[in-house]
Parts: sequence; C-alpha cells; structure tokens
Amino acid sequence: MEFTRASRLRDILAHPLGSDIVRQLARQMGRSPRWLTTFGGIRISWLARFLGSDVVDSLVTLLNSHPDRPGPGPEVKQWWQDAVFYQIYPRSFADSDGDGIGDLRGIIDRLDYLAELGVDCLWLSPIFDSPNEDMGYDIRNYRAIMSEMGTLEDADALIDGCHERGMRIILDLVVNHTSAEHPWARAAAADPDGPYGDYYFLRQGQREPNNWRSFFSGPAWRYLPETDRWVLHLFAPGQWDLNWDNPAVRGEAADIVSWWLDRGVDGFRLDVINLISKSPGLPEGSEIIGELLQFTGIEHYFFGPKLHDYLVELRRNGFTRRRPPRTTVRHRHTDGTLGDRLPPDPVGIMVGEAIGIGVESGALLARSNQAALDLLFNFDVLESPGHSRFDTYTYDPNYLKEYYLDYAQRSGPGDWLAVFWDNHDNPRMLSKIAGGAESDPAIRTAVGKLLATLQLTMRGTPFLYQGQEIAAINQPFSSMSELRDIESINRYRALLEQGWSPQQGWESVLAGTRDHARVPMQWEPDGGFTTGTPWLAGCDEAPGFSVAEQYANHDSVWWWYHALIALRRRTEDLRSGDLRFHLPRRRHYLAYVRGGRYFIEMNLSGRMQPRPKPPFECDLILGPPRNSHLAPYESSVSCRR
Ligand code: TEU
Repeated sequence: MEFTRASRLRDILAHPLGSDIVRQLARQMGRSPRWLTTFGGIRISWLARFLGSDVVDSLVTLLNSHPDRPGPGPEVKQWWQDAVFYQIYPRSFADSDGDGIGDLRGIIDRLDYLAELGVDCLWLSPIFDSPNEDMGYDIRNYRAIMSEMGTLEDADALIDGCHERGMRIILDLVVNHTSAEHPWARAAAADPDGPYGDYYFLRQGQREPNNWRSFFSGPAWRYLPETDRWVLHLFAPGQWDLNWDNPAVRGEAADIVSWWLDRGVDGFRLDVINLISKSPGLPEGSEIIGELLQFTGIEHYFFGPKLHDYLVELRRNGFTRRRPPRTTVRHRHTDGTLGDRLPPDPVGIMVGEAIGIGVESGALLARSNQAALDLLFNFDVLESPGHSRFDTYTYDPNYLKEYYLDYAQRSGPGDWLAVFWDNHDNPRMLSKIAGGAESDPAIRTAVGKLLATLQLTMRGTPFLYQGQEIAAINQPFSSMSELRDIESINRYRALLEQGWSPQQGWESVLAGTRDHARVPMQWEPDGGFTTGTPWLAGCDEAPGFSVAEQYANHDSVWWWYHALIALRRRTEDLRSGDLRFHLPRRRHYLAYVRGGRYFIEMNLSGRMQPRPKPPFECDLILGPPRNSHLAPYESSVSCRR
C-alpha cells in the first residue's frame, strides 16, 4: 500500500516499521500499545499539528521505502537455536600477563571454566588492533589483534581451544565505521578526491553538512582542517562512518568476514549493523524526532533504504563459505560428552545488533525467509516503559513478562528471539530490578536465579554476559575520575554545558554508565583478574560472589546456571518446545509451560505471594520446596507428573 498524509493511524500500525515506531513512541510516553488502537481512525495529517509536517513526511517516506510484513518463514532447525551463547568483554575477562588488560591467553586459560559452565558459543567483543577511543569498537586493522590482547597465533589457539571443547566462537564485526587511524581513513584524509575519499562521508562547507547528532554527544560531524572537509561520525569523533553505498566498501567488509571464517571463526555479531545504509543526500533530521529520541537524524539511517540489500549481499559474499575452514567444532552430545568434528557450517552465523529496531521491523531482517541476519538483538526489553538508561529508577520485572508476551503475540513462523538483557553497554539487570536491595545477599541470589531461570527457559537463544553466572551487580563508582567510557565522559561534559549541576550530571551518568558492566571479572574474593593494576577499577566487596566462592557453594547462582544449562541441553522441550503462558494477567507472577510438559514459575516481586494452582500436577526439578507461598523472587522448574 502507498502511504500518504491522508493515511490513517491504523494503516501505519499495520506496517511493520510503522507499528514499531509508533509503539516505541508510546513506550517512551509510558503508554501501552493498546492505548494507541483507540486512535486508529485518525489521519496522520492531523498528527502534523502536534509533531510538525516534517515528522509526518519522514514517516511516509520511510514506510513507502520498505516492504510490508514478510510472509511466514520456514522453521528449519539451526545449531544456534539450541545453543547457549556467552559474551566475553576481553578487556575485563582475564589478564594473563599482568598489564591490567585482559587478553586472549587469559581467555584460553579459562576455556575449561566456560566448557564446564556449559556454554556452546563464545562471542568476543572486539579484539582487533585499535586506538581504543571506544574500547575496540574503533578498529584500525581488521586482520591484526590488539597488541595488549595478543597475536594472531593466540587467536588461532583460542579458536582451536573452543572447537576442541565443543564450543563455537564468534567475533565482533564493527563495519558501520572504522577508526580514524585505519589506513583507509588516513588515505581518505590525505586525498579526499582519491580512491579512499569515497569510503567515508567527507563533505566541504562552511558548517556541518547537516544537523545529525552523535550517539556520544555533540554533532555527528568533525572538521578536518588538513583537508578542509567534514567527516561523518555517528559515534566518537575517531569512529568514521563507512560509506556502504560504495561497492568497494561492501567488498572490503565481505573480505574481512571470509578471512576470519577461513581461520575458523563460526560467524560474527554485527555491531550497529542497522545503521549502515544512510538516506541518499544525507538530509536534515527532524528536530522534533531528535528531541523525542535524543538523536537528530536517526530517521535517515536506522533502517536505511538499502539496509536489507546490503545484508543479503554480505551474507552471500562474506558469510557463505567458499573454502573449508582451518578447524571446525566437535559435536557435543546431550549428556555433555564430546564427539567427532562437525562439518563446517555452510554459512557463518550473523547476529545483528540493531538499535531502535522493534519486533516487526526486526522480522524484515532476521526472519528465516529474509536471507539477511540469523538473529538480532531487540533492545526494547532493556528499560521499563517511560524510562531511559540514564534515569535513576527501579526496573519493574512485570515488564519482562509483558515484553515476552508481546513478542510471542507479534512474532510468527521463522522468527527466533535472542534472549538477553546484560551486555557491555548496559548496567546490570540484576541491579536494575533489585534497586539497591541487592546489597542483601539473599535478594541478590534470588534475583540472579530468577533471571537465569527466565533466560534459559524462555523460547529463544540465550546470550549470557560474563558475570551473570556469579550474580554480578553494578559498581558503586564514586566519581567521574573512575570512569573510562567515552560515552559517559562526553555525556557528563555535555550535561554540564547544558546547565546541569555536577551532582545532577553525575547521578545521571552513574545510573547509565556502560562501565558498570565493564569492570573486571571477579574470579577470587580479592579480584583475581590481574596481578597488575586493572585498566578500570572495580571490586565487589560482598563476600560470596566471586567465581571461587560461588563454585564452592552448591546453592549459588553459579550452580543454578550450571544446572539449568545442563537441563536445557538434555531437554528438547526447553529448547524448541512451544510456549504457553499460565495466568498471564496475574501481577508479580510469571509462569509458562514449555512443550506441554515443563512448568516454569516465578515471583516477580520482593514480597511473599500466594502460590496459584499449577496448570497440571508436577514434580519439582529445580527450585526450593513448593509451599503455599512463593518466596521473594522465587523461581523454579517442574515437570508434568
Ligand atoms: O553499541 C551501539 C549502541 O548504540 C548502544 O548500545 C550504545 O551503547 C548507546 O546507545 C550509545 O548511546 C555498539 C557497541 O555495542 C558499543 O559498545 C559501541 O560503542 C557502539 O556500537 C559503537 O561501535
């Protein structure tokens, strides 16, 4: 259907992008999507009165440039649907040489640990050569390892070590931008009219070529006096956006992927991959959208006109194997024992980080019939409605239920969810939910177990982030001088410039800083990450929550993860069985049945709750003895008798 200003809200809601955008706006206003449907009949031209006609026009253009809902996709079973992923932030995982920075040897030393925990696939945040303006998300050389982290030989040993233990490994592909120190960037700056000039967005002019804003505060353009050009950087000034409309750039990205696939990696997580296609001409962003979403210009690149085409091409030219890799993974049986090497996967896995993409627009990229991504991270789960990462608030776990209910309703055949809420860009979900109460070890343990239970029994592929297995919590930073993240540092400066007091600025940054999740892994009660001085200070002083202590205590969160992962591995119903919610309207209560047999039950509140009748007679597999009440944040798994 062709959209115009005369289209009605209900038509917009029937389009996958329209539906996601409008729902996103409603969520930001703290409203439920049902509230919107009462306005289904209004024409969008009417909205122009409040939102301005440029907003309405942007919406119309965006919807017209994308296809309608995709048809149902085939349900072909893939290895990654059965897998448990584990994200490592290499800088903070394990340091083998005492320089305070985690490294590949450190990871290799811990592979037995990860195999014992039961993970099937590692995802490593960037390990490539980088000046680290954004901790490796600014790559200088895609075919070299960051010197602090090791060498290519170490990378090979790491890949082999994973495969030998029955684990796959994926790396982080950051190709929306490169470091300003990448040789392409240097060549572009030296000769903007030469072959590399068109690798980036270099523009002449008296002022910024448009009003787009950077995700890390300030304008998205930096002036390069040496060449008298402006360069586009949606992130830090040293992260220059690549021009994907240039076929040479797309060829380079595909070559990088094949090069690593040949070495044996099993695929990539693709950093901000939905930002690669920018609207032709880089038009001005709507100021109103900018105010609503904080990022002026976003409507011109969050789902650009060529996004789908470029992903299909990258899948074909980069991720589809042409040669056998150096090594492949050994099969792991459902009892955990190892078998023979598997044949190579014909296509490496593509896990997309897609910011601002909702359930239905996500299906345009990752449904099984779209030939683009395999999985994507949907970020709508991260904050409860009406809140953003930099608000000081307590996350309402009832929203987790709403989120998964909504996903189950709006997804269709061929859709598969990446289940996650912790990563290196977000404060810990455990702390967001407990809201300070995690200083009580019993609450901390209960919330840690509840999150594990949900993540490992929900329909979808779990992505754990390092530290979840020891119930890691936010770091009680006490001043800006302790933070290392460029986003936090820039944001603090920008808030002060806007007139916030230092105290207000600090509170906001402390609520949302990405450094909460980047502090070193707590291996031992007194640290254990490094023998030197860690690059980012962080220590968890609460007794009982280091790996060593958790491992020694059979009631710990660590063993809970261990038991759940093992249970999942041997239980087909928990991996691919259908999902039916039990008493979904009951507040503070989340329960569902997987595969008609497994009953999962959770108390979403910090108070005792009466226990409702289960859907059938069942026997407890994991959890405290059942009595008439659910304890605070209690969670359990049972099986039909
Ligand atoms: O993050 C993308 C991203 O936009 C966010 O998660 C980000 O932390 C926040 O929105 C900024 O306001 C990815 C990486 O995960 C992140 O670490 C990088 O900094 C970023 O891309 C740029 O490469």
